[in-house]
Amino acid sequence: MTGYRVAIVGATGLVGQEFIRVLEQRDFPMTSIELLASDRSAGKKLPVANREIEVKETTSESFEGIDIALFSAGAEISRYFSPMAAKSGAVVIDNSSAFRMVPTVPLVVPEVNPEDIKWHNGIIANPNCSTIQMVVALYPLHRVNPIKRVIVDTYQAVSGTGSAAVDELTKQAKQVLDGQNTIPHVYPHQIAFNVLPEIDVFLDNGYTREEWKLVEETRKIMHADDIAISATCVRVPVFTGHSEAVHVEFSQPMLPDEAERILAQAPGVKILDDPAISLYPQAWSAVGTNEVFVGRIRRDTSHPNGLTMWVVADNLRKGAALNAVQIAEEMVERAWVHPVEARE
Ligand code: NAP
Ligand code: 12T
Repeated sequence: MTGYRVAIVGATGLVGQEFIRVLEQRDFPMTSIELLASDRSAGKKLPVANREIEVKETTSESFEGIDIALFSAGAEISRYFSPMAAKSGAVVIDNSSAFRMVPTVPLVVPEVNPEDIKWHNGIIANPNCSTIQMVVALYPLHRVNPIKRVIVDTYQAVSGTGSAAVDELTKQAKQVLDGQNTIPHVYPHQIAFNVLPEIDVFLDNGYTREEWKLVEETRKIMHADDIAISATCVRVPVFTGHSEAVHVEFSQPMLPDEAERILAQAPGVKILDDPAISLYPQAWSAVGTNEVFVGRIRRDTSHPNGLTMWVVADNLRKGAALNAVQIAEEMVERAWVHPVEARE
């Protein structure tokens, strides 16, 4: 079997660690793996498939002989190293916001727009976590009955921000329960036992950048520039699992039964919807899973063509590492990536 030489940039981070788990679990065809991070982690050893692999500092030479480079070390690192990696022949799958809206870079969710992978120029962007889970649920419905407008409110876990935010919630929760004061570092305010309507920076239009990503990325992935979207992104004191209340206006009425029938067949979707037994998607039970869970499917009684649903996924898996590995798998399956020896 053909194998690929894979590099992970940000291998010591929350998403980097999830990359390793997902590659192992899915038995991705690898002949070697390079674990890259900052100079702070150089020399550290991390387990991959029962072997200890040494972490190396990311440098301009790190990508020689690499076929697939999975980046998750922040937008700045991606902006600096991804073009170098692509130039040395690797296909970059970038999990940061650096290139998502660049017109020459495909932005891909394999359940929605796998064909876009084909026109990459060395870099493929992985969308924002909140966007990914929303489009997996919306696209199958949109194909049947074009969507005109979406109002979405998110309930986002702290692991989306990285390991420092997970530590901050852990520490603050203990402090609050012990009656001590908390001092925020990662977020502008205390996140333990609190809810913050601010994710990423504020823009001049009053939205946050996280909210604006949902607007622009959804249109790009679904090839639907006309969909009107408004989002409020909210950080909640949950470790992992993003939840979303999604209110959709279709061109024609979309009855809940029909939506359920369509979503039951949709790739990557699992319906959990039985109010009688309080069955609906929950962040806690989505942790470690691959699906986008949909429930609370009901008519939006405020509009004749309205439908409302509750969408939950593991933000580190489908929202980040899994989606990126699925992009790599799609390239392998369709022979859109070739190992170094096979090039030229
Ligand atoms: P994290 O837990 O804070 O990890 C950050 C990683 O970046 C670590 O491996 C760190 O290495 C590495 N890093 C920092 N500075 C570096 C440098 N100068 N050179 C090379 N590596 C460096 O964060 P995370 O949750 O894994 O997320 C990382 C990034 O992924 C985020 O900034 C974001 O851009 C992206 N992300 C995207 C989504 C999405 O929506 N699809 C979701 C989550 C994250 P050290 O351990 O050596 O410091
Ligand atoms: N600020 O990849 O803090 O654009 O949860 C993902 C997650 C940016 C991104 C977060 C963020 C991204 C967060």
